[in-house]
Amino acid sequence: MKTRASSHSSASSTLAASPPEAARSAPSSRSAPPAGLKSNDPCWCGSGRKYKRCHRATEGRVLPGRVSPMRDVPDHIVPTDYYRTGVPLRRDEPMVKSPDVIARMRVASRVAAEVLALSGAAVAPGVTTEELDLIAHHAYLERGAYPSTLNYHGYPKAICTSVNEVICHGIPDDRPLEDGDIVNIDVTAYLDGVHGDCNATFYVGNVDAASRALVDTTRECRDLGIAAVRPGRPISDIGRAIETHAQARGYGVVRMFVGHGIGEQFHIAPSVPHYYTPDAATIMEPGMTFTIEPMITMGTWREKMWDNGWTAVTTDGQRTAQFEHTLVVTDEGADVLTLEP
Ligand code: EYL
Ligand code: CO
Ligand code: CO
Repeated sequence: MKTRASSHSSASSTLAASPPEAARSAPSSRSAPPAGLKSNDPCWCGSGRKYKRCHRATEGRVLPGRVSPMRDVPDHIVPTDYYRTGVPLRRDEPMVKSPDVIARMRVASRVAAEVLALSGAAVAPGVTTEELDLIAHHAYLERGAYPSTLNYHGYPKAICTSVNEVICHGIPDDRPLEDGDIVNIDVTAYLDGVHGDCNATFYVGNVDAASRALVDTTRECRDLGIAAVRPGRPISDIGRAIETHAQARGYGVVRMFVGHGIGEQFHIAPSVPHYYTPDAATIMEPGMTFTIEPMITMGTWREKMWDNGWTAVTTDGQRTAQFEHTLVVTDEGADVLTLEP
């Protein structure tokens, strides 16, 4: 895998032929940026490259670590249809589920919530995200569940772990969590033929007040989205409620990733945007099951992908948080399925 650090050092040697006068004089003795350095200023390191093309790419950023090989699951666990191939088979599935499917989803969703709580309890400075994955992997198996993300389109782990500016789909690796980080853990359990999907953002040691406010608001956004669920109303009500609250606090709402229908398959209709769009015109009906999983940002809502092809980060490097539940629409509103007993 090509890292940012390697691409940037090779590029800087090709550009060294004509650095700006100020930067060529001598390599800097600094090891940290001066306050107020702008994106287009020469980098503080003396490379002669623009700061944004040089050290800003890594300073204070989460870097991809080493990912261990995919784990397998024992024979007594019933896997998904994509366990061997990585390719989910597309089957017709109604948005409104039978009582039998909903009953089974209650169990899978409760298992997901338990695995999430167990993994979250292990979050601490010095713990690697790979260690969180190992804890989760065994917690699924102990409950008879298959980790839905495992080999889903080739995804290699049992959970997603998304730190600081990572929006979602962070892959557990050997990076130790640092005091002051925030980390989202996303858990999906497949049990008795159905999925349950939830996530939460956890504090690593002492977290600054601005990040705690982001995390609190993101949970509120998720819960306001759930409160907007009502049969007879369009799905767009959910995004409107979420976006209104986020914008009132000055935060951004990620647009690239949305909530989704869920049941016998991991991702199906309907799509549930976390911002207002009239395109989300599906009318909610009792028995529909879907997730609400807003990703809220301290700055821009724009994302870019890491070279690993899975992991999305904010383009400005500012922090982002997420909370997710799976729910069923009822006659009155929503019944949240991903709760612990
Ligand atoms: C795997 C597949 C690209 C997840 C969710 C894991 C990641 C990147 C292709 C949605 C889509 C979780 O609903 C989800 N989380 O709540 N892909 C997902 N992957 C993956
Ligand atoms: Co999820
Ligand atoms: Co989801």
